[in-house]
Amino acid sequence: MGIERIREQVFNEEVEKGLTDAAQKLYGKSLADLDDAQTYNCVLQVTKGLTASTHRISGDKKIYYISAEFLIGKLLANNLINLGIYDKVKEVLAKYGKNIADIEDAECEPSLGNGGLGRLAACFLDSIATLGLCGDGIGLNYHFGLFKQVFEDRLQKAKPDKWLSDHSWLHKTDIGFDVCFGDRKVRSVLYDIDVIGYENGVNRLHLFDIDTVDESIVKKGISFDKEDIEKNLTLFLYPDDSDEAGNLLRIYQQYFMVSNAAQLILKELHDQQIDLHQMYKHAVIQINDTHPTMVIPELIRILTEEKAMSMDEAIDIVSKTCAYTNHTILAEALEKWPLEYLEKVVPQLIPIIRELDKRVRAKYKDKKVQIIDKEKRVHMAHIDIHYGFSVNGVAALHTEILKETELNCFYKIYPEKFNNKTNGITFRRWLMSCDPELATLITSLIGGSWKKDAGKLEKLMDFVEDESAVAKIMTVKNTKKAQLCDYIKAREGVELDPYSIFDIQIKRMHEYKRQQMNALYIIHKYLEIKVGKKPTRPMTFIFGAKAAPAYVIAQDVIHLILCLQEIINNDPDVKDHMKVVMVENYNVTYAEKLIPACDISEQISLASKEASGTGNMKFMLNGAVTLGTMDGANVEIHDLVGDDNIYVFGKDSDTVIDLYAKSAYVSKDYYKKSKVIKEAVDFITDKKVLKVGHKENLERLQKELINKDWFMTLLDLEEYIAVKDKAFADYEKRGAWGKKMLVNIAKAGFFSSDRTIAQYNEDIWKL
Ligand code: 26Q
Repeated sequence: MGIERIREQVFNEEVEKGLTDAAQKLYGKSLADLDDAQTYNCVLQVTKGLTASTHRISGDKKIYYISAEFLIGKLLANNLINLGIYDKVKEVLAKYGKNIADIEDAECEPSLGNGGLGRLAACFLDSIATLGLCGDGIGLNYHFGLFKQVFEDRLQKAKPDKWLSDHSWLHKTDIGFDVCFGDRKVRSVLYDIDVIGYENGVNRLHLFDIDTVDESIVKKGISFDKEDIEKNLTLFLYPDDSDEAGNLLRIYQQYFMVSNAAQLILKELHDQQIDLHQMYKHAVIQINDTHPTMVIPELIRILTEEKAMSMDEAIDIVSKTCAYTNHTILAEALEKWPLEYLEKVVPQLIPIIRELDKRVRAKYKDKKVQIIDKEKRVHMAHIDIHYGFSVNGVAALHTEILKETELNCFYKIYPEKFNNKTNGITFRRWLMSCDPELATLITSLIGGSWKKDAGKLEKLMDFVEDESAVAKIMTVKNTKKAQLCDYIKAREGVELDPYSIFDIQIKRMHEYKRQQMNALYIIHKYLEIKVGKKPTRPMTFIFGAKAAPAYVIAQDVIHLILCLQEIINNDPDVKDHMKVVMVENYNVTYAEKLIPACDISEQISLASKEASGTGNMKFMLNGAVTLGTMDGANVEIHDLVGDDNIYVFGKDSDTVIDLYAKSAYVSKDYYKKSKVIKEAVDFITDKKVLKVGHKENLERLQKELINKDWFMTLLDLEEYIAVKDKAFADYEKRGAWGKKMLVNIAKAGFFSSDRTIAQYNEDIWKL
């Protein structure tokens, strides 16, 4: 027996013994007699033990990634893969009659994020550890993450999602800090989650909490007393950026996060006996959007008030330590806190913020770059740009728009601070874990080097003319579609046809992402079928999206889609030609099932509005072909795959920016001018729809589209229909379509978050 084989056997025995011991210790039973949830708890315990014996990543300089959101998803499969023991654990479990997939299902998903920004933070932690860089995440331990979405009467209802249980990946530490607010003082407790690099060491995700949080204060839905800070501070993740009442609480949360972060960082520097004047040589802080911006004045406050530093020195050192990432150009999403709110919650920061503002005013006349504006609102991004050393956008186009328009006045002052870091995704979760069939096929074709060097996927291009390789990729897709059909049947009760084309749009519900445009296409197709124009192959339209509870129009779009689902799936003339399903409670776990099964990836935001998108990258990596606008990272996808392997439509960002500048878009003109548009929009309040839906929601949405349509749905609708029809027709040229799939996978290497993180390190962090 070879040494490798012996080692493997020893390891299997070790895992087996660990699991059987845990079964005895936790439940007094043998492993074979445990249910899935109990088995999960045993695997969790054994995995945590193995992680504890994996080396901690260390280094002379450390990156602290502060973020209000870490949308980490379930961790079991990911951790087993990164520890290199997934197959072994699977084997041992099988021996005891367990299917590892069922055990994975038993884990609760921690939904500690809203969407892209939170998921990006999670992918980044994976890549930081995988590259062996010393770096920790810092955030909050929300007791209820993002709300759980349920559909009642074809409307979204929000319910609390209790993900925390006695058995979880959290380790309670004995670290805690005092955090002072204007009206009270609280004591924090730190919980850690190990972040395991792929075949590398371990970093940590630090999540702060307080002991006094009271889950029982949650009343109907997700409502609770917003004033009772001791009881609600880390109770919920904020589901929206449009809820007025929660703004103060959001500031409490943000300050709680950054005060703890600042104290933790200073403690770690102190433990290493580092002179704080040298702080920037040993620590770098990445500020994930403006949510953690108060870390800048907070650090300056501590250095000047408690560490006897001069204001000049403190500002200089903090500015050399902090770097800012911008994730949006939507003006309404840029945080501007009324000074009065900050005075109430964090009066100790006010003198610092005023001082920072004073220095800006002394230097620059342009009112647009001030920190405190004339309405006494504090522009958080302005603090980051003046008092950080780096400002980055998240895709090439986004960074250009920041430089040329949104942040142009800052770019003129600090051109050297601006840089682009196109987003990425971890291939461990978004290929190896969610589509092991495809990962295995790729490895059989080009070897396994792509797992550590994603650029190697390009070697797949050697197979572009190889019909049998292309056929195998298409076979994997069919397998994943069949698996998804089973999953959706079990969860949603909707029967899908795996032979149909799967067209998928999954992302937060927002007008700028234009799910409503997709819905109008579906109406258009429905009307065509009703007059006898049947598609060659059945079409399946899948949506997944949560809407911020206070975002009325987003709720209305969900309602429309659910009404269409009801009408179309039950119409005997239509149901064999098309199906619509909006899955309930779309989350990371659901994404992992949907993405590998997708044929056409919908990335149809109004050009200039989607900073990057990361779902677009996940779909491409799993062999879907993008149907998209020239927005965010779609532009880079197009550059990589070329015209033949993506479907592009719609007005470009220059045109759109110009239309806004001149207020020249009038949706009603488009509505009146085009028969196709008018018919589709009119159908929203057709008696068939009103029969299953609510008049109020449907009329409001229709009026919005005709009279306002701020995100220009009707502008691109006709071209969208034409290009989408073309994509559906091309799908029938099966061999050619298979090649498109292969090219997309082969060119996806650029979107590995390992590449993104290597660039952050090279240009910004310099670890
Ligand atoms: C702000 C103030 C008050 C309450 C909430 C918020 C808030 C919360 C979340 C503002 C923004 C967010 C999330 C933004 C986000 O997810 N942006 C996405 O970031 C991705 C990663 O860079 C990009 O790919 C997406 O294009 C971008 O929309």
